[in-house]
Amino acid sequence: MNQQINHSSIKLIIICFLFSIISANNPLRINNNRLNKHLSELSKFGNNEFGGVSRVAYSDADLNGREFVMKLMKTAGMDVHIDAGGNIIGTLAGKNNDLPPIAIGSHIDSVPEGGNFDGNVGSMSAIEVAQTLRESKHTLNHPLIVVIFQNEEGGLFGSKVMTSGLTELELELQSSSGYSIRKGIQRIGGNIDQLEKAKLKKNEWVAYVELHIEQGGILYNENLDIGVVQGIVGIKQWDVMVKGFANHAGTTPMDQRRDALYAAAQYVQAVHEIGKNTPGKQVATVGKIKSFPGAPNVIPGMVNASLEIRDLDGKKINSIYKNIKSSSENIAKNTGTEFKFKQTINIIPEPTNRRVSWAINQAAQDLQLSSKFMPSGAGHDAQEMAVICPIGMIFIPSKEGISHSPKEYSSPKDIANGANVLLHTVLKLDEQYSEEN
Ligand code: HGY
Ligand code: MN
Ligand code: MN
Repeated sequence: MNQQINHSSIKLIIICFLFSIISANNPLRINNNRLNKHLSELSKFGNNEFGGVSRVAYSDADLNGREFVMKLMKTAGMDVHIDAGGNIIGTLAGKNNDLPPIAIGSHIDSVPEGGNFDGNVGSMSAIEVAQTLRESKHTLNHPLIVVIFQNEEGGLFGSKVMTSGLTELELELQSSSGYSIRKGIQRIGGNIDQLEKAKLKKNEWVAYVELHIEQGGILYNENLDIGVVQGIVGIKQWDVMVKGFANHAGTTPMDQRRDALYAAAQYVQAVHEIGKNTPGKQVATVGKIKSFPGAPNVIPGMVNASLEIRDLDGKKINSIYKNIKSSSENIAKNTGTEFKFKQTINIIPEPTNRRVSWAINQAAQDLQLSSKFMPSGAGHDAQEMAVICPIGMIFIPSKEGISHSPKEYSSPKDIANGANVLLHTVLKLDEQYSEEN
């Protein structure tokens, strides 16, 4: 047995050594001007007066942005179709199309009043990689897939269709554009009755690699070019209802109120304090709150809020939730109100694949770029695709770590660096996995 292990590890070392030489001299580079031009053209769809974008999933801006992206994919020489789940899939043939494809991509939907780089950098760069390969007549052994996932921001719904599928509850959830997931998928050209057809089999792709802005400040503060993602946080979200008793704001004495907003204010404080004071790197956020009936002279009888908890460890998320829930029960007792939590989103934390990450890091080194292995505090479609195939993620710096904001910014140079690392990672994976097939 030992003999065998030595044999295959020596083989792997030789392969790695060989193609580190091949790609170190590989002169292939993306077209930086074209890439950054496509990014600024894409930013027009849903642009807002704050200099950012509100291209929320299923909106008209999203529909028009998708049309623009499909045109770019066709110009890059890809066959383009929309799968039953509403994801845009571009395919570039390889030398041997019986081989499973290598997949790259990201998303172009944004949060409300978001920035022009989250998802867009990975999507435009993936198309640029395909166009560069085709123009340079470099045909990979494997087919190449460029995927633009739908509604990443709402909860990785596009990638979920390809992996676990969507539950009835998920299909009924409302997106920020007002359409339910079900109606939204129809609106963007999916087919809600054939969702099963969009599911991928295990290892149907060789690997999925996503380039994305870091959305945090590590690379920017440490003046590094490339982040090689080691793991992606899990995310759980709940819909929270606080029930009190609406009454006259003038005639109800202060000690006889069941004020839902007063209770909710203490809940928000508890979420922040538990998230901040529990040892570890978890985060806990109340991003949404609405009080009813919402008149200045009526004591709020009802509040609808959100809860989101993230961590690289799923067990940590659950223990933070338990603490928040028990503190809400105390608040309810002291204010005569009632709290109800309904879980809406459950995204599993995922480690990336070591061999794919190795290829990413090697590509950065070949391109003389500084790099660092690091976690992702943001969720990504890649963590869904980890169910199907090995995944890897490439980060580039976000100026001052700002994201989900019109102030989100990555420089054209950093974007070009990221796209070149994506290109050379694809070349390495194509070599590496061809050796094995
Ligand atoms: O919310 C996130 O983590 C990602 O940007 N969708
Ligand atoms: Mn994103
Ligand atoms: Mn995002």
